[in-house]
Amino acid sequence: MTDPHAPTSKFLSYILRHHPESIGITLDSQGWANIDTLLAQAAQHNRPISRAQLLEIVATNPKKRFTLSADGSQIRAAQGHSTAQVAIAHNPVAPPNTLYHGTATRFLDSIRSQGLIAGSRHHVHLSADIPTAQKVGQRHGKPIVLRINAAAMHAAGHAFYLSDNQVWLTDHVPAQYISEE
Ligand code: HQG
Repeated sequence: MTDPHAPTSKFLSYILRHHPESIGITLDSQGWANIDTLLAQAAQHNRPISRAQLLEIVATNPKKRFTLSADGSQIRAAQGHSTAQVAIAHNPVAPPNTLYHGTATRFLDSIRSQGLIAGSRHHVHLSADIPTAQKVGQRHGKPIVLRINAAAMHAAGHAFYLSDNQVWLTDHVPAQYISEE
């Protein structure tokens, strides 16, 4: 079923991950935007969003893409940022032994030579299970799921982080830790 909030949710991702300046707001280094300011500036830029709709999106977004601050005055995207305003200080966490990365077959040659790189995002995104990775890969074309030896990477000193919405993040996955599922 289509999510009726999808267009507004996409707009919020655009603002809170990539281009806060497009409606004249700034994010702090942890990605937080003041909700009053965000709603006022969105309205000024002909994208009115009610507070009720924003709160409903936070609560019902299928991937829990947005997080509210403890006092409810601020909102941030859980992951996926590209804006240089944000560098979320995630706590490093020990990963499960195996993580997965869904991608498209057309990227394989490049991934085999360079490993997984973050590209425009701040991190490489990894999934805890194969079905999730499959869905991520489908967004790009003919999907393939790669198996990541996270235990060996962690033992070699690579840091892993878990976003607010349980996406595993790391800076780079060298090719030697990747196998085809
Ligand atoms: C690929 C969605 C060539 C990588 C999802 C991917 C996720 C390479 C693409 C989140 C490469 C980047 C992130 C290399 C990596 N050569 N291609 N060396 N290294 N790639 O969308 O991981 O809906 O930036 O395999 O559910 O697909 O945004 O990353 O195919 O959690 O909330 O480069 O985005 O969540 O694509 O997805 P993306 P992703 P949201």
